[in-house]
Amino acid sequence: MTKCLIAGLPAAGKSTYIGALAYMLQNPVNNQILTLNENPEDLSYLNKLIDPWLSLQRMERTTRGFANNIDLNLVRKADNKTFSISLPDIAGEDYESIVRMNSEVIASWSDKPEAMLLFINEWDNDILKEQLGETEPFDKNAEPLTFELKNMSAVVQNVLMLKELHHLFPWKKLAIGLSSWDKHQKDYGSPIDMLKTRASFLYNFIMHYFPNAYIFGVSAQGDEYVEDDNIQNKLIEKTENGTRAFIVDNKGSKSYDLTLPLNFLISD
Ligand SMILES: Nc1nc2c(ncn2[C@@H]2O[C@H](COP(=O)(O)OP(=O)(O)OP(=O)(O)O)[C@@H](O)[C@H]2O)c(=O)[nH]1
Ligand SMILES: [Mg+2]
Repeated sequence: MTKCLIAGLPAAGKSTYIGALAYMLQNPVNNQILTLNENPEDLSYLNKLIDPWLSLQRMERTTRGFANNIDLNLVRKADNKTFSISLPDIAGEDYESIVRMNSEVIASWSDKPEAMLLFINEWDNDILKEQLGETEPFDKNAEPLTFELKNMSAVVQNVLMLKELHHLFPWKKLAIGLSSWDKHQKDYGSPIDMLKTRASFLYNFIMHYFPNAYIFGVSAQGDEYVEDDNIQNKLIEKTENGTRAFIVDNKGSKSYDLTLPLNFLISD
């Protein structure tokens, strides 16, 4: 059974992707690479994620200290190869505490994953946010600021988290999804282009240590949720046509098949 860990800082888009994926598995689109081989024994957690996705509501925050484990039996139509994948949906704060090296939930996880699916949804440019205050004159008598994790940029947190996760679970395959691609697609030709431009430090780290990582853009919602009947109706129509959530690959080509990154992770 292939085990896949879904990682990401708080609000990285983990639950939204699982919700959209769960809907797709129950309502496959044309030429979808992976489909359900059999229905999961317990559909209740999946339905809890599908319902808000269908009604265009943001997901509830995942509860801390608790892994909602989702086991899926999938089949690849092309060669009839079957896979069982276990995707835990763990709260972002538990990953954040990995950076502090005290995440009990993840470190105690006995099911070692062979594959890692990391989501990134936050981009900031300050290496250390504590450098803020640059507009104020420097006060040499002021108390030095206490260093806190939240002062560190998301890019640096992602690098530390990847290092620590790889140390805990030396996975074979890594896929990195840049979430909310609907918001970024107009500014960048491809997800790699965005990673290079917005987070060159993270990009260099990934290229050096994980040069075979599959980097993709993902819009699990299909668009930003806004209180506008026109936009909402469009999203509902797209849901019905199977053209709502989408993935954009390294070359910038678009697909409505959210199983693409999973197929990469479970392929030899
Ligand atoms: N525009 C846009 N926003 C998105 C998309 N996916 C997620 N978001 C937003 O990102 C935020 C976090 O999404 P979640 O899926 O709850 O993130 P999470 O990683 O499960 O967060 P935790 O459970 O707190 O760890 C929400 O406000 C979503 O509305 C997307 O495809 N497009
Ligand atoms: Mg969540």
